[in-house]
Amino acid sequence: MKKFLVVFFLVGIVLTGCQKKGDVIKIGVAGPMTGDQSKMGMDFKNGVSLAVEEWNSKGGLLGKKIEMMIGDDQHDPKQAVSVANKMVNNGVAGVIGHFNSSCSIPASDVYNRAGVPMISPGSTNPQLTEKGYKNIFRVCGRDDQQGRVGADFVTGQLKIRRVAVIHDKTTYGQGLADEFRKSLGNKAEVIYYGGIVQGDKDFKSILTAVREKKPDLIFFGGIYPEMGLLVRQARELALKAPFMSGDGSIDPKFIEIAGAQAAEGTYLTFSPDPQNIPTAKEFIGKYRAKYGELGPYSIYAFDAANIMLSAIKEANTTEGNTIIDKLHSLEFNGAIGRIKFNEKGDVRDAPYVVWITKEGKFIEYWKP
Ligand code: ABU
Repeated sequence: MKKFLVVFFLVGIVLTGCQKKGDVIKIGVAGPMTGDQSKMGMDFKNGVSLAVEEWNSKGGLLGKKIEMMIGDDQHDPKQAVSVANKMVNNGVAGVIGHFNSSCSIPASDVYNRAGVPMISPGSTNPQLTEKGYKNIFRVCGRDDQQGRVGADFVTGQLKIRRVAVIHDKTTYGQGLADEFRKSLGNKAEVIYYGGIVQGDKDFKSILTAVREKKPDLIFFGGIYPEMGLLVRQARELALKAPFMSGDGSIDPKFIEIAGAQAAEGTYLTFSPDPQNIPTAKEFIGKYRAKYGELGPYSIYAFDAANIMLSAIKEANTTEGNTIIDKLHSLEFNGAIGRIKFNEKGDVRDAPYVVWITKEGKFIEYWKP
């Protein structure tokens, strides 16, 4: 009897092990999970977690439990390629990520070769979807759209004519700065154009050079850690011109680093406030209850995950190309509204607006 029980127990372990392996569908979540941009990576992880928990509580997907595989690219392109290879080797059915365009673009080569669908919640550089890869999608807008809205606001609304443009020399930061500059056309003069190095902490020499030029506005293409320091140090140098930046800076961490007083009156381009979108209410309530205040891309990560999981469900398989075809034909009602991809993998509607920082908060300010 004792011998029989031991054999029964061992067989049970083996079967449970087999069952576990074949019984899950893996979804990758990739972004900067550690380091100075980890807030964005964690927002992705939290948004996708909520979606996965909802699906699992309703029985999972294709009769299987959904499991998340988290990849930390530390906003480093080489690390992103390594994460992408790990995701592919681990058999993920799809990837939600990455955040930085400088990571999403090289990682997309890996996912493309493997036929794995990828949806980025926040990579906005146009090049991501200009390679002609059928498996690459994003639920956010693009920097050519964002840069145009920023420039229209500066020249049309603020009537500003002398602009300094600074960028962080990354695919996203420089790309957005260049799109903004291009869209200014001859309506404003770019009296300073230059780059900083991501990770540097002291920007006083570049800001002193900018101050000499007496700009009416300073545009920064980059992410919130550097944006926060630039704004704080500009005020310390009595450089009073307002700052403007893009979606990479619209995070409470920017205000925390700059200080509310220095950040006051900063303009930022981003999509409209989800708090005014009726379909976003349920998500916002659940997210706040579990993780606290949502970050700019939490809701985009949630929608990206739901779209990916819906496509797998409709495809009725985890085979990459079938899911990719479904993603191209799907029309999805997400928390942020209706999402439909065009033939490039971009969203058909990307309504950028201008926000302003007031008393330590971001407020939607101007709609084109
Ligand atoms: N779009 C905000 C920053 C992420 C990126 O595109 O690099």
